[in-house]
Amino acid sequence: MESTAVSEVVTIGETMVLVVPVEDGTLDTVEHFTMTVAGAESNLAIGLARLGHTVTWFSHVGNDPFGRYLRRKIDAEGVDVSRLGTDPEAPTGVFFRERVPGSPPVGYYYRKDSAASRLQPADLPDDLFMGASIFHCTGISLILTESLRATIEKAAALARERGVRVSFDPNLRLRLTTVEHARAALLPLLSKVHILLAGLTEIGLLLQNDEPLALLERLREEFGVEEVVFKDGARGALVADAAGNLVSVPSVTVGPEVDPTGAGDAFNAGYLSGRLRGMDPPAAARVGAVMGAHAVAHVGDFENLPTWPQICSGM
Ligand code: KDG
Repeated sequence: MESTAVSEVVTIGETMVLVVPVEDGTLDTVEHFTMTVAGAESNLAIGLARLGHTVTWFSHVGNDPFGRYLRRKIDAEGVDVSRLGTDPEAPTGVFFRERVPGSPPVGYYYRKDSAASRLQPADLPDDLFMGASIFHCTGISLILTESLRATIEKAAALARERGVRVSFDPNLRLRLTTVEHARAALLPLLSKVHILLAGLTEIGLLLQNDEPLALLERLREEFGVEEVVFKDGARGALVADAAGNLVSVPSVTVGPEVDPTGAGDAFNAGYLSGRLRGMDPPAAARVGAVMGAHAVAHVGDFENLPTWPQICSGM
């Protein structure tokens, strides 16, 4: 039976089974592994669910144990997976990540021809955006395959038609693409985006400018982006206020940094939660900064993200 669940936020993108070694070291030397979940969009969905929002994650998984595992784990996090489809002819993507002390984590993708990468515009459920306030997507989907890119473009167009705000994180993955390909694939979507949540370095690379005010002006004038946040890691974030100035929001520390992966997705969840609660962009970015701080203080992308009451007691 078709679900009629209504969510405040809808997100679409590939989620993979993440296999991580139990011990530190390169993948050719470690022997024991554990399994979890990785995907920028489902990380955001889980972060928002922890903060008390209703959120739907749409994608395809394979008809395999990994697909069943992802459906069960993400459902158990309180994310609506009722629209998640199964592609009987393609596998679920798999991702290995190695941890070597003193080096940034390195990922190895096994996602070519995966179920999610074969998504097509016709796979979008008709009622996907019913009742939603925000549609969030990332540049990862735009660079994986032509059909997934077309699916996201159609989803963004449908969302706009239905009055749903489109939120976008370029999430430039240079292990998956080149800057030139990313520019060609990502920049056309910007004119459909209301809320841009971008790493300062990556948007600088994409738009070939490293001056934040010049980037803001171009994003507003050429692409019509209404809300702009530049994330800059430990240096915090720059957030455009109503007057068109960039306000600096410092990063937050909740413990020593052990794993930076997922910090951007956690920030995005906090920012969108703040905006859904009626906060102005700088205040929402402060929620984002707290979420990002929790992500980097723990191993894993989302496992230790806080709930809304925990955020309020620490802010
Ligand atoms: O944002 C964290 C992601 O990088 C990770 O979970 C995997 O979505 C992912 C990707 O495609 O790199």
